[in-house]
Amino acid sequence: SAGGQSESAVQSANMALVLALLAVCLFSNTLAAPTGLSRRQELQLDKITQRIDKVLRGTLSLDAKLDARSDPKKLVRAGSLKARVEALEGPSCEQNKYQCGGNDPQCVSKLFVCDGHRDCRNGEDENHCEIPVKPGDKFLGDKVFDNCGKLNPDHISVTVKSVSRAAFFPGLPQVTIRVNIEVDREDTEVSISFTSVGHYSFANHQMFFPSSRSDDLAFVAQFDGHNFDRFIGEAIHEGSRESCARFVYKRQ
Ligand SMILES: [Ca+2]
Repeated sequence: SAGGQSESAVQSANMALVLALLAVCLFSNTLAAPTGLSRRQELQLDKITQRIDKVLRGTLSLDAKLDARSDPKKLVRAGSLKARVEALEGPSCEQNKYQCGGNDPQCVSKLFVCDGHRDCRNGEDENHCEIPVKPGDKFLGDKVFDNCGKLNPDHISVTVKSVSRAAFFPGLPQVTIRVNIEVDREDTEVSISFTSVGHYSFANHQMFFPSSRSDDLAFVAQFDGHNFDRFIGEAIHEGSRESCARFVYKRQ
């Protein structure tokens, strides 16, 4: 049907955007140490960002595999969208740098985006610094695929419990979420909920929740940078770095 086709076009466009955003993240695997941080804080920050990078690398390789199985027409559309996104971003910056944009291209560390100091000459790094989530916000996820476990839920809900900005590093706010998974089928009736603590990256429009000690699944919530009422949520094995589930989440 026409509805189905446009839905799949939207999905493929969304996937291309996520791919493009992830590609941007991938060009950034080392970090310049931000000034004014103690050695301990630098190490702490390094650990977080290295972990994020490691997991994102796996997502991209999985997407490449998915691409290989997709139909060629979709790939062309995805490719052209990716190119358009890259063109919008202008001349690319070095590893883990943020492009200030405008007529005076400049690259600053992604860690300086929304840290409260003007680092871009045009001030662009401090222009869009509203955290897109606040306590009480609820997002409902619809399954795209889920091979993570036997549970195989159709929906997952995510509620934001708290958002806080560390004094030593306001550019990477801490976000706590409550995840609820309910399965009510003939064969299975389960209700699971757990709390996860992660970070929001202004430069990447992304929330990252590392895996807990009991499992190795990290959770990445990728906003497109324009519409903050939806994000693509992926569960990623930190060990193998492969994504095993993708849900599209919409704000309730
Ligand atoms: Ca700044």
